[in-house]
Amino acid sequence: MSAEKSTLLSRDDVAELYRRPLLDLVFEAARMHRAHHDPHQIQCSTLISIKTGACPEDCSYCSQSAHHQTDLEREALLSPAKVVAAARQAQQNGADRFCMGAAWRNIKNNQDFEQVLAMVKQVKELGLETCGTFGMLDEQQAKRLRTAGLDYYNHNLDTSPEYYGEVITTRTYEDRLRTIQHVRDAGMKVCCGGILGMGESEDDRIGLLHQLAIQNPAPESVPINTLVPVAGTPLAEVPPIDWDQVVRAVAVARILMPHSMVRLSAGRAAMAESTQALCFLAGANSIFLGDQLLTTPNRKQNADAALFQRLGLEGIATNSPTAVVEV
Ligand code: SAM
Ligand code: DTB
Ligand code: SF4
Repeated sequence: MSAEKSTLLSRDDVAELYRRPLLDLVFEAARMHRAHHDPHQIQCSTLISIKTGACPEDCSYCSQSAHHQTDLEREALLSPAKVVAAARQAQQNGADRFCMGAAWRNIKNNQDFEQVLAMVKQVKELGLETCGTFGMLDEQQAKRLRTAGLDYYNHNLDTSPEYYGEVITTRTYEDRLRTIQHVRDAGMKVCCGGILGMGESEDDRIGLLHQLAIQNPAPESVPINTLVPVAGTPLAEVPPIDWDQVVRAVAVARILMPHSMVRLSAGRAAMAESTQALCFLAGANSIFLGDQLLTTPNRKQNADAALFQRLGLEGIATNSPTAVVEV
């Protein structure tokens, strides 16, 4: 289904797909994946938290919200030099995209923003793709980021419109959609996805996938996160989501957004390798690489290199001398 057609897509269409027998769904998604992508290639991004904690938003899943008592150490905005050094290291380890995240509600037109623009420019000059996630932004700020060399902007819808208010009260779904439009208008690529396993219903997961797929054009990059439970947050005790739900979400994303990169994002450290393998079969073709996400641990890089080798996937194992040595 093309991006044009997907604007006609109803939520019931998505539900029908989502609830198909699992193996039929995976088979269809794998077919779609192989028609549009090289199924052996996995794109690898690395994350860095450039400003950590003390966030005014109340996202119930997040370690960085000032509304929750977590063990996280706050950290002020990092210097461009520090960020560039980390980017260089990520590049040596096989990442081709470097994503910088800040615990801000929105970008402000101050010295911090100038510093972010400088680091984006310098990371881009290393030859890496750049991605940023700095909270809400306006039209002008989006343009300035684009001019500085930002390729992608990550701004997630997280869940269905109906469940959103259960998870976050300090901003609205419409706020999120407005920022995504500014990103698009400035000529940046959109990275937009959500989180599974926050206590939402299957219908909420369907609602999220519907909202992602009706964007026109579809987001170029679709991160499917599963909740990383963080002690001290309201969602710390939510039971882990069933593995088949993750596979279904990946498969539906792949079928509805055939040209997008579908990223199996946060939560892989707690996910069985067999589940990850099914997700790659169903069309996931991107991961976060490296021992750390923003504030929580990721799967160890040498474990990923071994998994790639086992599954015959390429990305880190072939591009990265470091990763090959570690296998
Ligand atoms: N503050 C910015 C924002 O919210 O857009 C950028 C950083 S924020 C940490 C980026 C995304 O990470 C969130 O939108 C959310 O989808 C995801 N995320 C945050 N904490 C998570 C967790 N504990 N488990 C899974 N995903 C999480
Ligand atoms: C996204 O969808 N996942 C990444 C990225 N966008 C910025 C963030 C995951 C964060 C996981 C929790 C943490 O490490 O703080
Ligand atoms: Fe702040 Fe982003 Fe965490 Fe929400 S997800 S509390 S906006 S850092």
